[in-house]
Amino acid sequence: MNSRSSAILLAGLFGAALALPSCKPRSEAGAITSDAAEKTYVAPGKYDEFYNFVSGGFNGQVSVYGLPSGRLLKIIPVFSVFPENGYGYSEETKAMLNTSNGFVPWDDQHHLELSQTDGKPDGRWLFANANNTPRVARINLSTFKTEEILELPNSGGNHSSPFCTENTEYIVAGTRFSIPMGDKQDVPINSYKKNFHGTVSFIKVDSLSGRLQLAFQILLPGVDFDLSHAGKGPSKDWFFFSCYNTEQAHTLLEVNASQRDKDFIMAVNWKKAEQYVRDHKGALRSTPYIHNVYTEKTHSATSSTETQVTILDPTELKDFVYFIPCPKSPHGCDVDPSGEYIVGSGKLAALIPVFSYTKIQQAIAGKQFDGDYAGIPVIKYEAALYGEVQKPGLGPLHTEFDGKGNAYTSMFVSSEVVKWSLKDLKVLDRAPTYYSVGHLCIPGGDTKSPYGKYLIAYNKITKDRYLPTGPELAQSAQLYDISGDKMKMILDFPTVGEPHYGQALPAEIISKNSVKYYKIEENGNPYVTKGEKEAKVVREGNKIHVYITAIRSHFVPDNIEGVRLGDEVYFHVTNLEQDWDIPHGFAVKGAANSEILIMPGETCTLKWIPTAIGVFPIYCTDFCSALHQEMQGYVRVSPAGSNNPLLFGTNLADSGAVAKK
Ligand code: K7E
Ligand code: CUA
Repeated sequence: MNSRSSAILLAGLFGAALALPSCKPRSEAGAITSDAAEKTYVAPGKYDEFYNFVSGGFNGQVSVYGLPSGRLLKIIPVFSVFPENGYGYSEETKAMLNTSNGFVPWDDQHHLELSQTDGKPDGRWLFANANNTPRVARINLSTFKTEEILELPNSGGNHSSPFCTENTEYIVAGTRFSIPMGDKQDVPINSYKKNFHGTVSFIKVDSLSGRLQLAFQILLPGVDFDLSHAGKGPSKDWFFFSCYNTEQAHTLLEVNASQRDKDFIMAVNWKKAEQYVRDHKGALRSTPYIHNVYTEKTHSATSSTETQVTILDPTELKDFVYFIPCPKSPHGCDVDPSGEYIVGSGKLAALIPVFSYTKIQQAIAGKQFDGDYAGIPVIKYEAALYGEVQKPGLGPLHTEFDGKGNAYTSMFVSSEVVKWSLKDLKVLDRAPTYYSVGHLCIPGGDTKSPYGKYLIAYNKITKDRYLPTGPELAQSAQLYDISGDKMKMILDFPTVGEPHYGQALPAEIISKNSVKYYKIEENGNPYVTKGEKEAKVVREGNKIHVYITAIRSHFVPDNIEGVRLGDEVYFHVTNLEQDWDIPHGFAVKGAANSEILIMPGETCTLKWIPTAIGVFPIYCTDFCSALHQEMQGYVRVSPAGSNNPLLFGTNLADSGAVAKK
């Protein structure tokens, strides 16, 4: 069988599994162990043991679950607008979604990484990638808010991201799609081999503030970068990236990018790259990209345009980028807790290769190369290989570790999790998933010291698992107890969006730092109203600024007159509450955006352009007190050119409204 027909055969296997997962037995009874309820029951009022942060895939958000209960605790808006709290709609947060392509209100969010200190999660930040319009985000874990989004230039889509080095010196991003870049971008697609390139980006993370800065990019041949992980311990100066399409196909990749028996894992010595940058060995390339930063000081975001990036070319600068052959279109690229073993998961491979960091170093020192690929040395497969896991299952995708010498690999096609030993590469256990598992997550499972205990499988296809909900069903997650020799499925819960990677850590690392409200005296929003006496309405040309306060259970002002058709009205709502979990909402009839949800001590702005004359209700959208339903008011809109004066107040007399200061 030639490689082409084997590729088609394997692609067929994929297709069959996609089409017919329901041909598997529906053995829920056998799938859940009898003590499962006890193991996952978190009594009302009790807290979960772990936070589980899960990527939202095509909803562009991050969701937060408790483990072991599987309870959904929160959705954190990141790359997509979120009408539930006004993220991306309010004047303060709109800037977060600016890119060089303009305002991009959606993305496809695949991978998450918790910030680390000495290879362990430190609970400070959560990083997220955007697969569509290349971006990375930083979420503050004391507020669960997205604080920063950095766009990546010279990239066609950011998939192999945002994995971090052992002390969060860098997070990375690699382009999934190679593209033409620089001054030659309008080229025929079939000139791919000549004109298309890939890059991987190293983004510096400020150790105190978390601020992101694109430190350098490495210019690479036109292949597709898929996943990555940093080395740790002995290998901490290195980063590993999987890539596929070393065939450099630009059409029907299903077949054309499955020709070669091996693609690559790319090993990058980032310490050496850093030195090249310090020695000014990089080339500065001008290219615009947008950097959005949200600050708690003003409760608002600003965008700035960056203009340059340092590019390192590994065909000129030696000894910091190497390719390692890896069978067949590798996807996951995972490094074990010791930092010695690098696991490549070839989606179409019938085995799992495990590479040795020590052997890779010896191969580089001894120049055990198999020529080069586009000018980059290719290490001999056998010289880098520690061993192969034989017959693991079909369609290996991703591997996590339990810190006890075991690895767990997801098998998409055979719908199972396979546990194997790092020591002798023997398969120890298999557990079915329902169905077609993608990523796995063990708390701390990609760090130096995994917490173990649980494994979560995030599955692509749910089919018969839950009550039918029309053509689309929720994705499913399955929780396994991995504390014993055998994996035991103990819970099955639906998720939102499409979960890809997740991260989990003991709850107290985060919960102890959780912010309860913002101090009103520290509110630096330029439109803040620090007390009801300061509430006012100000006209500036056709702009009306409403400085309005909210506290249980009224707005000041709640009657506003003197707005004219053609005006732009800005409701700057300050929530005066100084108490945990008392947000107020704000909405106005006919507004072309969402509500805003204002946290205690915060100011948020809703922009409204009235389109008709009349009296328009405003109200609080969050059931904040027994008299929440009374938390309402009116705005009167008069014809353009009317000379009704600006009047505003709360508890005004019935006739002859008087402005209350
Ligand atoms: Cu396997 Cu985008 Cu990490 Cu999903 S990727 S499964
Ligand atoms: Cu404030 Cu309801």
